[in-house]
Amino acid sequence: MITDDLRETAVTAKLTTRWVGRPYIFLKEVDSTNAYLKAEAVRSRLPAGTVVAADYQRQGKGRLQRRWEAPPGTALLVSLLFRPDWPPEQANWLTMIASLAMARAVERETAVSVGIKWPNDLVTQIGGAWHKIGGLLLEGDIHANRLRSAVLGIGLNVNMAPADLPAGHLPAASLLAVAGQPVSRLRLLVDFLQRVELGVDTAVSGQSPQIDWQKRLINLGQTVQVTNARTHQQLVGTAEGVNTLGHLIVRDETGKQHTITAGDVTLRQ
Ligand code: BT5
Repeated sequence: MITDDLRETAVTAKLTTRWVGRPYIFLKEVDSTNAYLKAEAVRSRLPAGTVVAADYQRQGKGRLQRRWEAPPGTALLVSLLFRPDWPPEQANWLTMIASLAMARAVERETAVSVGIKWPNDLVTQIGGAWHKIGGLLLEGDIHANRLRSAVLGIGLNVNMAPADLPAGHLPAASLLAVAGQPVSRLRLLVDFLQRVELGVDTAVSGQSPQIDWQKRLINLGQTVQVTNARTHQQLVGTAEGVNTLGHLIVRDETGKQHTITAGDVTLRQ
């Protein structure tokens, strides 16, 4: 039996976290969980750890003004509020922690293996080709050179029928399409939130998620083409690893190393 209910009572009954998901807010429909949480974080002075989940987003956001699409009730569409007093460049750690947490939650609940495509895609391999099953969007509020607050949004294709999958530059897939059977959004969400709490608590002590994150990156050793979305400048090279901040190290044809920050960059293989 699939328990696929994301209402407050269902989630809080299962959650054993200290601060992540406290409070937990569920919305049937919203423009974007990130937009909602950013506005409410200020208006209602919500605490770090607040989580918003929705069954449907009218205007789900990707990076760089792109859209995130999912039919009602088929996906995890979740945003989390953090208030880490970190240097701004450490904001990446939140994306790294959350993508690792979701990859592990999916692998615990299903037989689907999850990779991470730098900097923010959750992917799985079908017939030798990488398919996108999820994506993350981090929006930080920087003040006096500190990360005052950050909203981390994550979308995961759980029970989307193959016909409902959007077309993108990476083909899309859902856990249902890969595993062949429906998956409980509730169990995934609860496991994910518990892993995020553990990850952030570890990071607060100063430890980067670099090592575990790098192990899941599908880009390493691959030839990548990096395009700066603002300047349209391109760089082709081999992805060699990430540094402690999650920046991608790329070596070009002349042997020169470049450190790529996620900001305005798109990556093709
Ligand atoms: C992302 O952007 O992958 C970040 C997606 C974040 C979505 C979550 S949902 C909860 C929270 N609230 C929000 O409003 N957003 C966050 P990006 O790397 O820019 O990828 C966007 C591209 O992925 C689109 O241009 C499409 O090509 C493709 N795409 C859209 N919906 C998809 C889906 N459901 N599955 C796979 N690919 C999708």
